[in-house]
Amino acid sequence: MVSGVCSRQYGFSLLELLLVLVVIGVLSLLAKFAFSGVDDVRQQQQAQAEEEAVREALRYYALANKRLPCPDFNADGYEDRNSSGACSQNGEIGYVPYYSIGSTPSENNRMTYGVYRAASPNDITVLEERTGDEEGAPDYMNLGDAITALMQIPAAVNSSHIYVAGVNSDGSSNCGTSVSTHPAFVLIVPNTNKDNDSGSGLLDGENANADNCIASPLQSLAWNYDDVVAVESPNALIGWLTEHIN
Ligand SMILES: [Ca+2]
Ligand SMILES: [Ca+2]
Ligand SMILES: [Ca+2]
Ligand SMILES: [Ca+2]
Repeated sequence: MVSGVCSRQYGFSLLELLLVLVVIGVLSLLAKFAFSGVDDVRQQQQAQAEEEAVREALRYYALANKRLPCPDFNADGYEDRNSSGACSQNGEIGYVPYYSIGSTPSENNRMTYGVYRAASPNDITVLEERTGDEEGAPDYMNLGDAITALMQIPAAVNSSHIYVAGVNSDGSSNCGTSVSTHPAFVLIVPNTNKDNDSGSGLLDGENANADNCIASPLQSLAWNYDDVVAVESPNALIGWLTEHIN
């Protein structure tokens, strides 16, 4: 009788032990996921802060130089221009030219910079007279000429220039022309290679392929996507420059 009670109690404690082990296992798994979620959010917030600093540096660069910098195509931190003052390559996407804009590269997480470059004479990366002023006139190659170039960026998307995707209801990016738009410039912090593909590096999703469509800044963080996109619209840049003239 007594030994029967004992063995029953012994059986219960084994079951309890198993239950406790299962609970500990579940809790530690939950803690692991919660912790990685917090890390992801912190990483996203840090990327956004870095992008805001670079966005501001690019605005002041445009204010001082009456043009936007060319992309840094060779990852040395400087914009790549030839001796005639044009970008050394035809592309619109490269790295942020950190040193050219008075900033410092984030070596392990180098930011992508895309700039909308219309054909001459409206290429915003070139300092050019666009409003018919004679050399020596007050408005010759001034900020008004930069703003004139920005105003030429069309609302309708042309896939031969960089454009920013819209976002689907499920949080994915949509490169369809009805929901996408041309930016003056875009910034992308790649963070990690979330989709674990080979070849395209740390950039994920729409940012990893070679076309001109950039992922929406509203695209959801997911198991296969952790890039952080910041978009400067032509109107936002025109507004900022207009406010800061003089
Ligand atoms: Ca360079
Ligand atoms: Ca002018
Ligand atoms: Ca990434
Ligand atoms: Ca793309």
